[in-house]
Amino acid sequence: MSLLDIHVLGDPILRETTTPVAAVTDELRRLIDDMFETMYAAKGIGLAAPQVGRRERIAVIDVDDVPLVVVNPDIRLSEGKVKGEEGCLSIPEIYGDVERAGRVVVSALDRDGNPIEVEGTELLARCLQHEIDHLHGRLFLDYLSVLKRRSAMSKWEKERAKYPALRRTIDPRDLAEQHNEEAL
Ligand code: K1U
Ligand code: ZN
Repeated sequence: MSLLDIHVLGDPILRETTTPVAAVTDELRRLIDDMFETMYAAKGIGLAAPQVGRRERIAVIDVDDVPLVVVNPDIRLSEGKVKGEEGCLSIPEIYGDVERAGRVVVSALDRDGNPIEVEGTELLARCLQHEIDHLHGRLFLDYLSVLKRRSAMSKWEKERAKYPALRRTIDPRDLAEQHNEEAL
């Protein structure tokens, strides 16, 4: 498995829509494994393909130690409205409150190409919506008020200087540290 670079805000791929996956091949299963490894090393709870420079409609999620792959996800039902704080691995150090549905039901394919239905509430519902947004070129910043967005963008202009190539390289020692912490 390999750690992938995470593309950060400013890279046009984060604003593109993705292409539905026709078949889950071994090559895509390797991409999924690499996405999980990258998400864990970056200490995230989700990661979508455009964040690692890919245009396939795929996202990985792990909320409460339950790994979940969604290929071609589609929100079938959403209900309730809950405000909560979000961050994004592609916009490090920037956070904002976003109103999202409190419960969603999502249809998708799993890593073997079998149809699945996932019900999410609380953080899982939020994460599913955040990742599915990535697959349509949307970012949590898009939901902020004009003033909050402006403030987030001015903070980001300073942070962005750390990523001149618009790529974030994840330190593999972060993954080793997490494994050591879990072993203690
Ligand atoms: O897609 C991403 O950028 C990953 C993002 C997903 C996400 C975070 C918060 C709410 C909804 C979706 C992250 O994982 S950023 C890391 C983070 O903010 C976080 C980590 C652990 C628990 C809660 C939030
Ligand atoms: Zn994100």
